[in-house]
Amino acid sequence: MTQRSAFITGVTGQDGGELARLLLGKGYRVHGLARAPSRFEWSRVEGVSGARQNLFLHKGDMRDAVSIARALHGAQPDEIYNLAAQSNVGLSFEQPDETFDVNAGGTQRLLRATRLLGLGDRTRIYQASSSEIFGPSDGHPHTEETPFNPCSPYAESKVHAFETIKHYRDALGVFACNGILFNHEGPHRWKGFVTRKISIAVAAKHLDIEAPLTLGNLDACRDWGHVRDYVAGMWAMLQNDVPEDMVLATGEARSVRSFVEAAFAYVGHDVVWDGRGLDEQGRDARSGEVLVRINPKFYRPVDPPIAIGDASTARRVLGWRPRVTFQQLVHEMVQADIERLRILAAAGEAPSLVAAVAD
Ligand code: NDP
Ligand code: GDR
Repeated sequence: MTQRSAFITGVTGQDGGELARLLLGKGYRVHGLARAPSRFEWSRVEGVSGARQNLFLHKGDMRDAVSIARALHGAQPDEIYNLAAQSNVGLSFEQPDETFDVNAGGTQRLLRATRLLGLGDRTRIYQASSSEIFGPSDGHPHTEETPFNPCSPYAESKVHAFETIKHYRDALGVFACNGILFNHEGPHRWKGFVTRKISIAVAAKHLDIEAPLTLGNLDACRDWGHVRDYVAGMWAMLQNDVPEDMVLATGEARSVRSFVEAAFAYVGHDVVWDGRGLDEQGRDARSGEVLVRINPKFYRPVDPPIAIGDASTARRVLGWRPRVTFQQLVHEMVQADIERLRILAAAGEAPSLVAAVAD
């Protein structure tokens, strides 16, 4: 049997590394597009047999059509996973043009290149869409039928990319689908996302490293799953008989506040809350020490109060369901940061990781 081949944009990101690991484990040849291939962490695919021989990194940028086409031409993939994005919702309010150019423009460039290279007939395409396209829509949980109501430049860019995929599927007959994924996290989550900020700060507290935790909207509720389950769902969507847009979610939403409580509980601290609004603080129930403060800079101009998804289509059609529980996710993330910080602290480098969460 010939070896299957996949092309992943955004291979240096959280999902890209996890997906590369999954596909290499299935025997694929994997081609990754990266702005800086040297930034790929090979530890993400450690222990997978043949990873070094079967993973190829191509330098390219989603804002540059030629670099995408060159990499695609070299890869000749059976499957494309378009994961590259300016994925930070908060930052998209400050950098809307770059966000649109990478997320919406980049998707168009990728699809045009696929067609120009004559890959449209044989290559299946997965697009990383997002629950953010629903915005603060009424009616929960969100399904594939929920109307879009984007409320950030990031969400707008993802709606545009969603429509591009639909156009290539419906008008041009390409096997292309949108995975509408709700938040998924893990130990390789970028440090600016709220779950990782929390896991780093909690790990630091556990190791007596100075790391104040300052957050924004504690009451935002998100449907948090584990990245491992979600990349399995991406792959399953491209093995389906027909291209179909699908929601992947756990069906349970929890607040940022609950994430903080679960993370501190893992290292033996009960958090109690006092004060209101910007003056609210989370304290250690026993010692009274302040563990969490609020900083208005982490609030967004608009923030959907809750995101919760219904993945029954994926369950029915693909047999997909999330396996990792919320508690397991929180514990895995905190434990991973404890182990990382121990190593960094021994080398005198812990402050660099801890400082990163304050940005
Ligand atoms: P990350 O932010 O961890 O990764 C984003 C990737 O995109 C990085 O590899 C980054 O490369 C790359 N990238 C950014 N700009 C460019 C560019 N101009 N050219 C080429 N590559 C670029 O995101 P995730 O892995 O968490 O998410 C993957 C995708 O899924 C994204 O599209 C995101 O919007 C979407 N998504 C994620 C969800 C989640 O909860 N994780 C939920 C729903 C959707 P570099 O290393 O150079 O910065
Ligand atoms: P999100 O993830 O915007 O959902 O986007 P993020 O972790 O940034 O925010 C989740 C919620 O937490 C609130 N929040 C904070 N967020 C950050 N980053 N920092 C804080 O200090 C803080 N305090 C409270 C936010 O306001 C928000 O309500 C992620 C990304 O992966 C997107 O690319 C993806 O599309 C969506 O998930 C689904």
